Amino acid sequence: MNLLTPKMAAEMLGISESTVRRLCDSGKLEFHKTGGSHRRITFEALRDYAEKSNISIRYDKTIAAGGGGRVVGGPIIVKRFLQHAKENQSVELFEAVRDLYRREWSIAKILDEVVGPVLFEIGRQWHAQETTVEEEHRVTAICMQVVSYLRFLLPKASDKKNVVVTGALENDPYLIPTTMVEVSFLDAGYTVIPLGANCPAEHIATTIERERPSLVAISVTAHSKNLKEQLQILRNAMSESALLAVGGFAAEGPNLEVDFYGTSLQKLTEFAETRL
Ligand code: B12
Repeated sequence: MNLLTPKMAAEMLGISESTVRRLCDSGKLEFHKTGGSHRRITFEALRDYAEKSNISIRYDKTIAAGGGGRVVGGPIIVKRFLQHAKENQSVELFEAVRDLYRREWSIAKILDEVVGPVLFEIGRQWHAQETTVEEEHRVTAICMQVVSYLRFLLPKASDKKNVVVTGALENDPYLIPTTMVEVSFLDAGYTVIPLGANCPAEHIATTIERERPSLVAISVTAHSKNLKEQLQILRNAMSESALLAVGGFAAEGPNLEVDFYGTSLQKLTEFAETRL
């Protein structure tokens, strides 16, 4: 359960912190007391109060709201982000991710913990017929905009010499995951050569031979029948010391002979940090 501090609740309701405390003490806003006797409010209680009082919750404030530097994490952020995206409120989302970034969330963390789960959830809803294809497309388009927006928050110059090549193989149309990998590596200071989605292994191999990357990161979101063979084409083009990383929704990890396999962008950039 995500508990909000009075400060967070105040930001979400657009009222002062002392008013929130008063509402708690008068029984109008349900709250819990922590071991240290601090007031904590559940999101559900806050929503009930907002509904009764006809106040709209300012979700954008909460996505980034920190109580003593803490950020409300997990399902609440994802739920709100998804709601904003469904309501076509991309500007609020840009502001929210910018605030998280300013609070020193790495881009990998924002993508792993917010944007990735939002895409996962909208995919689930679509599959379970809880949402329309139109809404799924809209949320996906907005997520792509958010990822592009994060790209432009980054400083221009990179401080590391290592080159990373990113991409998704032929017949894998998914552009967002590979762009997420690209932006995470840029944020970590690498020079990135992005090849985007649906890129035949032979073309990735040509880029590898020309650019001599230290790491090649392949995203696999659509199932591929001959993934191993395609990865071998890349391996053959890579220098002995270069690392091959594979990840994404449909990558069958344990059977792949790669240097790194996973679904976490944070772990991927940490791996690069320790090995390069
Ligand atoms: C958007 C979307 C589409 C769009 C893509 C548009 C585009 N240009 O990108 C379009 C419309 C093309 C599409 C089509 C289809 N889709 Co679709 N789609 C999605 C959706 C909603 C989001 C995909 C996405 O971008 N995910 C983004 C990232 C977050 O996913 P990810 O791969 O896990 O990546 C994360 C990590 O793994 C990591 N990561 C990524 N790369 C790497 C690399 C390395 C090295 C590492 C370490 C980590 C890492 O970073 C990300 C951060 O969290 C997903 C839902 C979902 N669960 O993802 C369905 C989903 C993938 N689609 C699905 C389906 C069924 C289809 C279709 C078959 C539908 C149809 N009947 O036509 C087609 C097939 C397309 C094809 N040729 O394969 C299913 C797949 C089911 C399965 N078991 O394979 C999903 C899961 C939806 C669902 N729940 O059923 N889709």
